Formats: sequence, C-alpha cells, structure tokens
Amino acid sequence: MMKQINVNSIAPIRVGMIGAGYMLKLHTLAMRNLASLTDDERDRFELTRLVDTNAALVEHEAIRWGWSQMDTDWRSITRSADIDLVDIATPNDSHHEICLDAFAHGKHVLCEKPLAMNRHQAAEMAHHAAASGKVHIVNFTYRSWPAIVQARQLIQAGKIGKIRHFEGHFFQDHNNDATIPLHWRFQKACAGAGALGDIGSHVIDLARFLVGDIASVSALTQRFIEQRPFPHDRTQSGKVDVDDLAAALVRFENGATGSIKASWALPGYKNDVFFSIVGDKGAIRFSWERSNELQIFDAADEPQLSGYRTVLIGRAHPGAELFWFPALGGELGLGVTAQGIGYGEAFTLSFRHYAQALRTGKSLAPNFIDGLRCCEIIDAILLSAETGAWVDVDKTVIV
Ligand code: SOE
Repeated sequence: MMKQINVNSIAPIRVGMIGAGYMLKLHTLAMRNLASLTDDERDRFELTRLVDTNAALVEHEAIRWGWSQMDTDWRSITRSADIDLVDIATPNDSHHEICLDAFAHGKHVLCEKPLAMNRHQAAEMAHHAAASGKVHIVNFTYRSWPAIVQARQLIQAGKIGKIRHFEGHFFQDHNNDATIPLHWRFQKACAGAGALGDIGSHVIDLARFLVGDIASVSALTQRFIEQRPFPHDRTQSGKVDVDDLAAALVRFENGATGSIKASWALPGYKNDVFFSIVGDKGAIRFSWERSNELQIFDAADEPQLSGYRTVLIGRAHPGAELFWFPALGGELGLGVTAQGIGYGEAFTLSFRHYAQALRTGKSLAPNFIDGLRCCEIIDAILLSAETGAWVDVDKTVIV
C-alpha cells in the first residue's frame, strides 16, 4: 500500500550558515542526522542558505550538502526575513561584526569558538547578545559528549568529593608540518591566538564546565615554527606570530588548582582532549583518544581493588541513547549496548541541545557569557606569558 509520508507539522529552525570550510561539514551533518535520529519534531533544522566569500567553494559545498540557496554576502543571512538562526563558522576576526549585525536584525546566533579576538570584543558581543533577547550559543562541542556529561554528573553528585586538582590539555600534531602555509590561524590579526585559541579554548571551557570559574593564571607560550610559506606563493614565506603551545597553572575560584595546556604541534598526539580531576574522595579522567571510555576512581574501594575502573560509554550514559540501536531496542533488551560514537555524533548532540535552547528561547550554556569567560582566560594567559607574572582573570559583568 503506497502512502504519503507526513511532513513536519512544526516549522523547522531556518538556518543561514556563514563559512563553507571544515566546520560546515560537521554542522550540516549534525543538523541532517538529528532530524533522522530524534522523534521530537521540534529538533528540525532547515538548511536555508549557505554563504562564503569564495563563490566556487560555496556553490560546490551547498550542492554537496543540500543547502537550498547560496550567496557570497553574509548580510544575505543576518538581514534576511527567512532566517531564524545565524550559524557562524568563519575566521575569528569576523565574528564580532557578523554577530552584532545578526543581533541588530533580530536573529538567534550560534558562533564557533573562540567567540572573539579578545575579551573586549567578546564583552561587547555578550552585551548585545543579552540585550537582544535572542538565543546565543558558542559551539563548545565537547560539552555535549556523553562521557564528559557523565563526568560532570558524577562530580555534581559529590562522587569524587571536594575537587583538589584539574589537569587538562588539548594536544594535536597536525601543525608540526612546516610546509603548511601561513593561513589565518597562524596570524594574530585574524585569529587572536594560536593553539591556545583554537583548541585551548575547549580545555578552558571544560575546566569551567567541570570545576568552575578560574580566578588567576601563571602561563608561558612557545612557538616552534617561526616562518611558513605564503598560501599563494609557496616560494616565499612570512612570519607566524601566534603560539604553537600554551601552558598555564590555574587557580579556580573554589580553591582547586590545576593546569591547562594546548598545542597543535606535539608529534604523536592526534586529537587528545584530556582531563584528570582529583577530589578528596575519588578521581575521574578522560582522553578523547579513547573517547568512548571514562575512567573513575573511588577512594572508598577496598585496598585490594583500589584502582581506576574503565567504564565503556553506551546507551546508559547521557546523550548516547540517541545512537545506534534498533528502533525497538529497549523492548529487545538492548538497553546497554555501546557500539561506540565519534566526533560527528558530538556535533549532533550539541545541535540537539541547541534546538532545545531555541525552542525554549533560553540561552542555555554554552552561551556568549561562556564564550566571554573563555576569552577573558585566554587574555589572562597571554598577558601572564608576556609578563611572567600571575594574572587575575578580568571578569566583565554582563547584565
Ligand atoms: C583544529 O585544530 C580543530 O578542528 C579545532 O578547530 C576544533 O575546535 C577541534 O575540535 C578539533 O581540531
């Protein structure tokens, strides 16, 4: 029997995405996958318009990923009546202008991290975001990861007691290749910071998510590759002026201490988002290189059994129930399967969370205030690295 399939009865969230680079894949995949994975009709995004200044690229990507329209001017998104959510995945130096224009035209805004070039820009953006009454989101995607949400729930339930120490890093090695050209991420004027902004921002955000706000830092930065070839003439090279590595000792407002490190040029590290959090009753540690595992230590275990236990992340953990089980899984008794999930699924979970924020009209964390706090900590780390002194994090109050 042939039957017409019912289409959505609830209007989808109409998205205009700015930037057709690497993040386009993850965002689009997440929005498309979410529609099929969730039964909640409110979790629907419509791929309305894609913009990039590179006309050939935007056409290619819009067709490939199923966007309805394309353009080369971002104002065709921030100022258009047929867009609800402006999704920004452009180089960092453009976030400020695009966000302000989007809020001025009554749009909800999702912005890639780091939110801004520095804390001053970020404060202005957070101020406009709060004043607009619109939903504002910063895509700190690791916050949605089931193992990390589980870690936070255990910490909040008091399982590891009072937190004494946080050790966190994000290490990669892809920029250890000196032939990679001098693109925007290697220039302070476009990126604001190097590895610290690109991936250190994630660890900073996780430190805040899991432990709390940071009061002060003592840091250093290093650059390993000083010159890189120009993208359009590789026989010539130009100066890199951002960090390849940043390392900071940190004091949290709640009295815990710790360290935060980031580098994109440490051979052997492929994508290691790592944290170890130790409290007076136990400890938790996680590494993205074993992202479907969470390690938990309970100081109350009897001495013969004392040690970390490895928990395999699956349907029992927050968010992971969305994935990879038959529609009747529960009834078939497959409630605890754990086939394993990855980077793409992290974005799907993030977008499910953002859909919830958009439908309730509440700027759930991670929002522009979280983006601002992260920029304040990045600035404190850069200042400390420059002066060699401990620096208090300069927190802007947003009302
Ligand atoms: C590149 O270093 C990168 O894609 C970051 O920009 C992302 O935020 C991180 O999730 C993975 O690595």
